[in-house]
Amino acid sequence: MSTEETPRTVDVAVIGAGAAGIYAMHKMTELGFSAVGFERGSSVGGAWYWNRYPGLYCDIESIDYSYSFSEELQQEWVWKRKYSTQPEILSYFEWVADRLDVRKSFLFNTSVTDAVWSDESQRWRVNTDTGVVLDARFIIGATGPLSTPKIPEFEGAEGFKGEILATARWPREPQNFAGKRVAVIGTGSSGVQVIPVVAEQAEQLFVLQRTPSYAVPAHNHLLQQPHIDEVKSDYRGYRERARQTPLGVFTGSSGKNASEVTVAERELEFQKAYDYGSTVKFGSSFNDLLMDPESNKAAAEFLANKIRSRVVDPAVAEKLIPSGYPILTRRLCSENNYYEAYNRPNVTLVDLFEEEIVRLTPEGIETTKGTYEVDVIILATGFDAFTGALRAINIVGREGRTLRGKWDESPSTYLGIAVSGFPNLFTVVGPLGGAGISNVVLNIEQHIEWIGDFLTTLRDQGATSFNADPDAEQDWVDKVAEVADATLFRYANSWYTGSNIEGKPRVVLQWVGGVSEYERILLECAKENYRGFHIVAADQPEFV
Ligand code: NA7
Repeated sequence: MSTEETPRTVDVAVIGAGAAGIYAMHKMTELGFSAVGFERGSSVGGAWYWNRYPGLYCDIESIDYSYSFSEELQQEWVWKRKYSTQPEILSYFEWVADRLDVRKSFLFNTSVTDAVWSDESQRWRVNTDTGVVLDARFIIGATGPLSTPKIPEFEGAEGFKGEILATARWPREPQNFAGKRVAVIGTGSSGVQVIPVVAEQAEQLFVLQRTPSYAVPAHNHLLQQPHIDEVKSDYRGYRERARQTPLGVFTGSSGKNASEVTVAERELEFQKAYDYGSTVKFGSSFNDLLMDPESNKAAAEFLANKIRSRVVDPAVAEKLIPSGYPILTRRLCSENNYYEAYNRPNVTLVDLFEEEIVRLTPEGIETTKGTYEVDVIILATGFDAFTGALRAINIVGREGRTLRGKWDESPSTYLGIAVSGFPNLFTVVGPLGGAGISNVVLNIEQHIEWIGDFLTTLRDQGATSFNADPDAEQDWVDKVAEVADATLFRYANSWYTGSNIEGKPRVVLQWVGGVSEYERILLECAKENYRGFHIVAADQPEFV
């Protein structure tokens, strides 16, 4: 690889070797573009490389949470469980990377620090923390929507005598909590998954909960061969049906509104999804759960009653029942004996609405009510979603404008995939795109396939760059907001709206109009000669 004096020149720089980066690299190679990738981890896998905490599994079924672009790959790989655990998913992405032979195109243990656009050369200069420099025509930002952990800075943390672990940066060595006093801070998806496992091992576990989550049991199990055979006999058809659904997962839902059916019918649908064990099925059981406040309340009440029936101490149950936000506007969690953990004598729920964390002391966590003495603190405190990873890179676009500065005002993109003023940069599953609530592997495929077609078109036209039109971008920002405003999403404080990060502008950060509609919009843009993009040909160096 080149040094700073002699940057290597390529068509495409791919940032990240997670699910998006692996496919991006394969696609670029397949289409004949030269590409180099950068990955800060030592191997592929992205989120599944970094998040290794015990209890982690994907809340989308394995059969769905996997690439569909290659019939060969999807026929060859055999999923063991309905929901795959982190080691299985990581093995899958490692296997795909090997099968597609993309590892050789990535530089691992390498973080991109800067990327600077030149109008003159119509190229990006990409700098890394290892000194490697790349001169790239295009950048594919495959940095992941949930890859920058939010690690709260508690006063006194440096004096804490025990160990602080973060679910999103879990050590590679197995951790054993036997005989230890542990605190978990955070009760989103990560907390809900790690808590029951730690509860079984630790001498004592304190769960410090601020906002409780709604959760549906996983009822995870080994997949039966007849089911695998049935899916594989027409995997393409299965994927096609998934692509036509709002969340990118076919659930066979009722297709009705909860407001239109009897109470008994409603309860039956909720119960079916609960017994099956799927957050996607539960969330899709009726069409209006995110539109109609009454239907939403019915779904919330159904799960609240489940919590009451599973948690022995009624006072603890009430604290675990969310209030103050509509169900599904924060991620519905998938759980495995989560509520039963609170029936154990060694588990204490600390309600951070009744007492606040003041600081860490050498012995543990001091709150406004006292001190919890612990040996280990596990932070399951979430992510700076969608914008965090690209914001962390000093990306300098036209006229010296930084992406960080632009997104600090408001996270805007054109179609979730490009940013006006930052030519030749793609933001895979970026802000205001179709990822977040839906099947992200499918969202990634939509983006990478669209990018592949776009780059091929540009090459065919002899074009050197594209830039999203600022008005087209603003129209998209408005459209995303308009669609979101018709739902209950705006009431949520979470990573969906950026409000989990202090100072981050509060907007619904994803397209919530459904996977199929999103694909239609992307394809329509392409069909209309990439409407909303200014394309510059080689003999026309200035932007029109
Ligand atoms: P989430 O869903 O953002 O959850 C983070 C949790 O941590 C949430 O309960 C937060 O409460 C809590 N939190 C965050 N900061 C603090 C501080 N300073 N003090 C106390 N509690 C805090 O992140 P996850 O990792 O669980 O899940 C993210 C996604 O990854 C998930 O949705 C899946 O798609 C995969 P708050 O909400 O701020 O009151």
